Amino acid sequence: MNKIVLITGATSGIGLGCARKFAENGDKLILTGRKEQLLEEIRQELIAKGTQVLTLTFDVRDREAATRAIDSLPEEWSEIDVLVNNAGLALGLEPEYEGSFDDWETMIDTNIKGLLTMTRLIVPGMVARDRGHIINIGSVAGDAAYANGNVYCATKSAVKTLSDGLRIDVANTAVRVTNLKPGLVETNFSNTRFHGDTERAANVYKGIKPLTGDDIADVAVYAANAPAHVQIAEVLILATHQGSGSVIVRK
Ligand code: NDP
Ligand code: 8X3
Repeated sequence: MNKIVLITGATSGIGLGCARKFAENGDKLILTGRKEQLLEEIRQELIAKGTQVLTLTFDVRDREAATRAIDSLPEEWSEIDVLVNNAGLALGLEPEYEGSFDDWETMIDTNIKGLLTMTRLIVPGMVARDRGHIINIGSVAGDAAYANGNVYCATKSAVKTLSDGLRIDVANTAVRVTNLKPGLVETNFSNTRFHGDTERAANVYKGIKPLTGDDIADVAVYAANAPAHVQIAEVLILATHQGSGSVIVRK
């Protein structure tokens, strides 16, 4: 059955990979992000391939804008089957006692509160329909802290805990919850983390073949299409030469 899939942060990296892979799977897409023009270009790319796409432009940190956007959905788009809570970021890589207050606030507001806002807005409909799937993009960083990762790691730990909590809270329904925990994925992530220092960002992926957004999207599509009685609760996805959040073997 064609599903309606809403993806946050669909303009880049893992979110864009999910948009393309769910489109290939024959699903209808609600793509959300902050960059209206980019969303429109992606919409055009996908409708040219026969996918039905609707875009919504808002910042997940802005609860009122998110509410307005979801409330504005036409009737035929309102029954969301899959929510991919992907929008997120890391800012900075320094000791906890030297971190930036502003960076901390942005990460917490986006990775935790933004994810919660989308969950709060969309999951009640899933529960009422007794159908749906929430796919949260957590991280290996949520399993254990790594050097200088402190607040980012904590936000992804929160994503794990919130995924676990939600899974318990909807266990009396057919709604499923998946926490995907990628390791090193080459996207715009490190450019953002290092505030546009592209050389430092490129070094993160030197000497190792990293994952791509498509690799993570493949797992998301698999989880969303598992038989109804199968709940893929959590998946850790690492590059082959990555042993853990902090062990990366470069050749
Ligand atoms: P990208 O920077 O390539 O993509 C992030 C996406 O999130 C962009 O579309 C970005 O939009 C969007 N976004 C960021 N902040 C907001 C916001 N406030 N409101 C709406 N959209 C927002 O990075 P990734 O694809 O790598 O990151 C996607 C997710 O994957 C994140 O949650 C990240 O923590 C997680 N992750 C990434 C890993 C990696 O190694 N890359 C590994 C593990 C997890 P905009 O361009 O407007 O900023
Ligand atoms: C993103 C991957 O290892 O840089 O969550 O934290 S990592």
